Amino acid sequence: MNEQFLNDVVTGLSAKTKKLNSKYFYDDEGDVLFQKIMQSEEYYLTDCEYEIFKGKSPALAGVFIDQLKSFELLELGAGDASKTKFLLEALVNRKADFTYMPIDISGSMITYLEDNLPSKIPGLKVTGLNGEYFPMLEKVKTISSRKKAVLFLGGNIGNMDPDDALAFCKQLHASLNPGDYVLMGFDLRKNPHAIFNAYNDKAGYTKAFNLNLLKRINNELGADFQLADFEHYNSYDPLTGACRSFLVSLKAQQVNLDGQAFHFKANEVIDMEISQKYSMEEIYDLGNQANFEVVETFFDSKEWFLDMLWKV
Ligand code: AVI
Repeated sequence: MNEQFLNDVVTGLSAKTKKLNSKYFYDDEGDVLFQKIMQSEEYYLTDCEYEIFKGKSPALAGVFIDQLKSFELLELGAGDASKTKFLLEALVNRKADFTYMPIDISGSMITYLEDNLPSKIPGLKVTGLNGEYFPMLEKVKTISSRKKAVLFLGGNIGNMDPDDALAFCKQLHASLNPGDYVLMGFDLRKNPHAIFNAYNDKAGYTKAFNLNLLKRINNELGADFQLADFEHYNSYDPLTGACRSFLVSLKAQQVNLDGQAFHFKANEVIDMEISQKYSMEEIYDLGNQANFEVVETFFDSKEWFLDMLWKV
């Protein structure tokens, strides 16, 4: 049994407002559901960033080659690298001296990338790192003294509360050296309906994605959540930019886990996930407070999403 997972779940369910950490959404079933979400009509984030990478990769590759010469290209939470492949191709086409180092807590994702990318992009060197972001960043430093470019895409920064996002950016800055680069993807504030719909897809994948965490807790930690007794509720607040997912208990009930009973009142919620949306000003502030220097911003054609290039 995964002790850390158990501890986090017990702590979260014992809190005054019950809370689960969305980083646990991604078991095998969660990965499949997230793929379905990304392919859904309503979920625009992936399409926007795909467009950015398809169109802007040659320019981005040019900056890395000119400024870094010989470097490691790290990606935090690489997934299947479907967007990054455009950048990798652009770099390989220009004979850049680099190794692609995807970092992911999913070992199967790392194996997949190491096995498949070099045959798809001949000449590409891949060294996967299976583990948590910051320990893996430290590990890279022990095996390479080359300059680093770090990708953190997909709007993953939005899954942290703004305070945690700032702490994360500060830690990222502290773990790199002057002259290194970071490319970070942010989902921008936009018409609230577009955001709301992206997290309330008609096919119900987002709902299933949230409920799947309860299923995972049952399967891996031996809890007895009755999935039918919870419903998904998502809200977007255009004043704060916070898009939040909850599971609502449909009745008063008790859930047992690890010899403890957790009581739910009717309509009590579990806080499941934040997907924070940023204004330009907030992104500049964040970079500024973490001491990054803005180099360039890459938008999609609708200007719904951006990848910001920062220099350490
Ligand atoms: C991974 N992350 C950026 C997604 C998001 O948009 O917050 C996760 C997600 N949750 C519901 N739909 C997608």
